[in-house]
Amino acid sequence: MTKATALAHPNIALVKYWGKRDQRLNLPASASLSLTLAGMETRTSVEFDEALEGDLVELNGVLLTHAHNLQRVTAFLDRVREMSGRRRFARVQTHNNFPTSAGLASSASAFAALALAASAAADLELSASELSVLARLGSGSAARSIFGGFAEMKVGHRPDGQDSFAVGLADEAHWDLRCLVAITAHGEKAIGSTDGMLQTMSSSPYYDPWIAHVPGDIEAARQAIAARDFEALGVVAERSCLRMHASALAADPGILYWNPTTVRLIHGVRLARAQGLPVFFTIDAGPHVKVFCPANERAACETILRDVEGVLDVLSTRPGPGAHLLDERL
Ligand code: 2P0
Repeated sequence: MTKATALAHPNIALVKYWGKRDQRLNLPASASLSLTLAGMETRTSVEFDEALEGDLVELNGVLLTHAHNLQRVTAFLDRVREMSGRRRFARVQTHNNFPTSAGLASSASAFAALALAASAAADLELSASELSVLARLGSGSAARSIFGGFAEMKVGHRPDGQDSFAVGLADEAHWDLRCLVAITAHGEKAIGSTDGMLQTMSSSPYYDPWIAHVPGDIEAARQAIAARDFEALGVVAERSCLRMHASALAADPGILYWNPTTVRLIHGVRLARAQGLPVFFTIDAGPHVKVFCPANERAACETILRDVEGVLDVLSTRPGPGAHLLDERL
């Protein structure tokens, strides 16, 4: 095979990843736990072609020219070439059906789809954990999008990162939840996750305490998922989110991903919960708010979110499958 197309969904972390123990290999400083979300997706085709004199990467029909982004993809393809012993350059076409670089986990679905499409096009037959290791080299959170449903990213201990991959905890049929994504701004975020994380690690006095609390949160989240205990999952998810942001806020200079609408949504979710609606929020490295509820409360929850001043749109997502190959051409 020289060409393959893969589809991957982003994932939302319920226990956040925010810190690395190795920047070159993208090894996390702590474990994380996520839900893969259908409703947002990345489709990527990769074709190795001996006629090419360099990698060509298209995002949503536009050729990537920004050196940093292009280099991130080329370095990733270099790794696939190294693993497969092939030298051809690749034509990569990728489409997101949701905003890119806006705090909606586009790098997770992007590198999960790219890992699968590129390895298949290069005839590498990788296990799910090997694919997860490969995806991690592109973006830490991408390792989790290889799996459907709930996934846990293992922190791993080996310096080479071979034990730092995600595992599936429960597939997308385990729990019929909805995750509503309240969009609060247009455009790309001011500071990317990778830079935000590095700045937190190097200057936040709250970074070490943040990392120290993650193992307890992972255990609590695992138990809540196994028992389908919505309230317990909400407690750990909000706690993990707020502690991650607290560590970033305490960096020097402080990193603030939220806008006024983000804060209004936090209050709105807490008020709705106090009034009896089962609902909790989480927020990634951006201003949007992801709100979880049981499937039968989706409409009520969406109405509340749309009523919050400044909310531009609400996307509805649900547990989705892991990265998979598609037969069709893009
Ligand atoms: C997460 N985030 O666990 C956390 C919460 C954002 C906030 O994983 O540097 O884009 O590529 O490994 O994966 C975003 O980090 O960072 C992220 P890199 P990535 O979902």
